[in-house]
Amino acid sequence: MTSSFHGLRTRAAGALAGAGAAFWGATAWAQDKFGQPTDGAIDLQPGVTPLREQAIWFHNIILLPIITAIVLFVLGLLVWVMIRYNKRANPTPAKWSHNTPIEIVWTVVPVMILMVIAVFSFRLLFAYNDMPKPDLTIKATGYQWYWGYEYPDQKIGEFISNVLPEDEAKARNVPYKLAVTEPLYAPVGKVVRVQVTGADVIHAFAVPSFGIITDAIPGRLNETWFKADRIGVYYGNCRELCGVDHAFMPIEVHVVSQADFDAWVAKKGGEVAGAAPAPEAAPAADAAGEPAAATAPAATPVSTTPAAPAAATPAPAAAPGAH
Ligand SMILES: [Cu+2]
Repeated sequence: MTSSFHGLRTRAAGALAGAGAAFWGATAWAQDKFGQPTDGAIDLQPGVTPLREQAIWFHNIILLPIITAIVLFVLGLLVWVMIRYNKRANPTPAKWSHNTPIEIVWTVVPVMILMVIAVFSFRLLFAYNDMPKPDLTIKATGYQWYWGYEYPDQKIGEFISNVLPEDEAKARNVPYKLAVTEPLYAPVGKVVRVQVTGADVIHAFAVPSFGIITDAIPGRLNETWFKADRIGVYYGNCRELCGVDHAFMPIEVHVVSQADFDAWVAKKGGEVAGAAPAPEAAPAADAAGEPAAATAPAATPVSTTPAAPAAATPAPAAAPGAH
């Protein structure tokens, strides 16, 4: 179902773009990007988690038709009144002012509409709330103005994730203000619990294609979760106005295979779950065409010798450079 919305959405975007432009071929049929915004597209970013798909379904199948029907109905009433009951068409207006059946109808019908919305709305809310047993936990802490991440299960201490500078983003062909110096990694198809807190002011952890947004509040530990069904890179932002560099604390999540995730954990000096601490990390073999070699030096200021055992590479708590 998502894919059909998806098609509809790109077609609508294409139609709009095409109407505006003289040349159809050049602009129409923009292909939606996963995990980041698409130029010229409308509607919601496509999702890669069950929650996001349910949220999109709720929006497209429940809310949008109801909203559209109400708008058209009210517009129709207005037009009817303007044409049929204006001074010229109806010179002597009726004198009555109450109509009990109509008053009952315009009270009961909206209540029923709200009840229909509530049923689906609560179902979605419960789905968000009912986290399955998590396979791993990530702790995300919002700072002014960067994120700190921690993998307690893997014994990876907090590391800092800054916005990737513009020239570097350009050089790597990744989106500026979405790409970061130290992305999050998560295994595909696994339930990931994200614990979210703030260290100074309120931030919010949001990744649209996962359908999650959770406030990062100092002194409080909030929780959300995702289960990404698709390998890829997904971007998000801080979603609470938190100061001058609010727009410069993006979130980048790499959803990878379990093997790639284990390799990343080993590279970060963590413990791979269910196995003895990895004796030899093979981080260079990062699948999905990830420029691992290009990411590693920027992320870890100290270049590790290839022969060094993983345990000798502590999680680099890189200083937040720009702050
Ligand atoms: Cu923030």
